[in-house]
Amino acid sequence: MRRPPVALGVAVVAALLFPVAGVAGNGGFALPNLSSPSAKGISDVYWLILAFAGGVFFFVAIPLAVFIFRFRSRGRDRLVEGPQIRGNTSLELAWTVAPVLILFVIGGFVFYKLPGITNPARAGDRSSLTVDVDGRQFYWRFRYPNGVVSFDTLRLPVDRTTTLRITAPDWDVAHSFWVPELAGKRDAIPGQTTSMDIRPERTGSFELKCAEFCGVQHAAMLGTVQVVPIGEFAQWLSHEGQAAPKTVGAQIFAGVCAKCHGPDVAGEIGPALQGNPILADPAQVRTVVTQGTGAMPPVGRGWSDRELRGLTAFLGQTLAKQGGGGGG
Ligand code: HEC
Ligand SMILES: [Cu+2]
Repeated sequence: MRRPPVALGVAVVAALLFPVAGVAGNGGFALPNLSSPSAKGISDVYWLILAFAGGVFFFVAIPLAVFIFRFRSRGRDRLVEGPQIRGNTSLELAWTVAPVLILFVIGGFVFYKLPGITNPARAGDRSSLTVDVDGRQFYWRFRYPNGVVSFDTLRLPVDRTTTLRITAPDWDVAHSFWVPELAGKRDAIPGQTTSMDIRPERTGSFELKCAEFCGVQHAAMLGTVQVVPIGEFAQWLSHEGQAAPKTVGAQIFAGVCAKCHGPDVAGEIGPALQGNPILADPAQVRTVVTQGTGAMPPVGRGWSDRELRGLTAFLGQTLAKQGGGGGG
């Protein structure tokens, strides 16, 4: 009556080939577009571990499939017992020693690679820049040495080492700073500061995400790292220092308020703000934003006067007006 082999065999072979096809076609298995020494080091470690994991998988899965087929019952009575085997010294030694060796190789390789991952600076290359990174519900706030602040977009010079000092305020929750193409993850822990060096090797735009589930709008906590030539970076930094308050406010609104107040999510998380009389009164906006209200967290606590002035200027000129203006 039993005829499992053909269908079962095809299924087993397909299952075994699936990961191979995935790796070959980069079906989400390989790390994206590596653009820094740290990311390359992480990728090397990843491939080594994947190779061992793949080897172990096949080492278990192939004999399993073969045994299921070879030692199937073939219509024998269910109560017939197979041969009773007890102990096999060399086999037992092998399955103890082999995993120890594998772990030893992986551990050794990780420690060999670690310095290049955590300290990507080249010899003689000082850290040229320090940026303070603040993880908040639900935005990233970047502060540059000259006082420039940006929201959700971090600008970095190419081929320089930048030190990121990553933290979250102690009234906020934990977030995790992650730019897969440039570096590993680093937690933004409330009340603590951790630091990470990044050294991008090519210009371009790289995805930044929060890798720690941090609340209702966690999925909107996305950003970009824009890597630009050093000259362009310096120019941007000094230009941004002179930006008009309204421009700063527009960026704050898009990066912070819009995540809860819409337009696309208006009503779901926070009320639509268009025409709300509070927006016309800078003092009230400051209170709401720095202290929170009801279900709204104090998203702007700790912001500088320049940021708060920018926000109120922007709101006063756009959303405060009933009907018109809008967005900006
Ligand atoms: C994390 C989500 C979230 C963010 C971010 C957020 N808000 Fe709110 N906001 C809310 C919620 C929720 C309410 C309703 C509070 C309640 O009454 O429980 C609210 C209420 C308000 C109100 C009061 C409305 C009223 O009529 O009482 C104002 C004004 C406001 N937000 C402005 C802002 C501004 C400006 C920003 C950006 C700096 C912002 N909010 C960012 C969630 C948010
Ligand atoms: Cu987050």
